[in-house]
Amino acid sequence: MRIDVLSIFPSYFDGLTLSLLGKAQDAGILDLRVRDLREWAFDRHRTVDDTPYGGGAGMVMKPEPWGLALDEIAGDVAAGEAGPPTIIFPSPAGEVFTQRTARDLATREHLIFGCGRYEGIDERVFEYASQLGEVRLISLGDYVLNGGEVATMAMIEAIGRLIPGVVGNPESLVEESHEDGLLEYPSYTKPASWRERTVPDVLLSGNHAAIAAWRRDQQFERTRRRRPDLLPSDDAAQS
Ligand code: 6GU
Repeated sequence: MRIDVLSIFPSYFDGLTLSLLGKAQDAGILDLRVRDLREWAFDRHRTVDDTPYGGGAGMVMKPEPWGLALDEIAGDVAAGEAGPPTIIFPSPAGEVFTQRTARDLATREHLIFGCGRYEGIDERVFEYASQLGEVRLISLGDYVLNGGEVATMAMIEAIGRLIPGVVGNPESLVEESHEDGLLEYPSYTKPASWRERTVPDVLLSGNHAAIAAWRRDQQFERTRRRRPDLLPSDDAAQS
């Protein structure tokens, strides 16, 4: 998979060279390219923002650098054999990112993340980008970050680990929170007794059927207590 990131703070993404995603890049499974949007700003100050038409607080990102950057990156690809990219703009005004979104995006050949500041990007950029690929505005949840960078990192990590070969043991992907719509069961390791707290007996029993049943039960119990909205019977989840 190829992932391009456009940001005015490219060094945010240095952390993505660590750990599993770093290894995936070394192995050629993931081709991650982070570019500074200012590369496509050509005035003396490399300006990427300006005051909003109609007035109001904050600044809006100018369309020109975005247009040139997207032309170059999508053009790059037009030269190869990959299909049109999926262009993601992290935004608190977007659809909410879930494990389902991650699974969907992990099947794409080419993702482009456009990191804006939260006051926003000139609306015409989204319209223009939709001529180059599928545009998705995606939010991490109902709170506000200063810009799209941290949200993009979270999404790249969630998507990247679903690319075949990135996580060493694919079985570990199946048992995680949200993969089956439930929270994951509690885990324990040695010692069996620690500071007067013991590991549940069933886990030491060697009875695999009983262990599986206990874990399933714990998943439901935790989900009911912490995240009832995830359960199909919850009315709030249907709205
Ligand atoms: Cl994707 N961007 C920003 N700026 N704030 C957010 C967000 C995204 N998701 C939640 N808050």
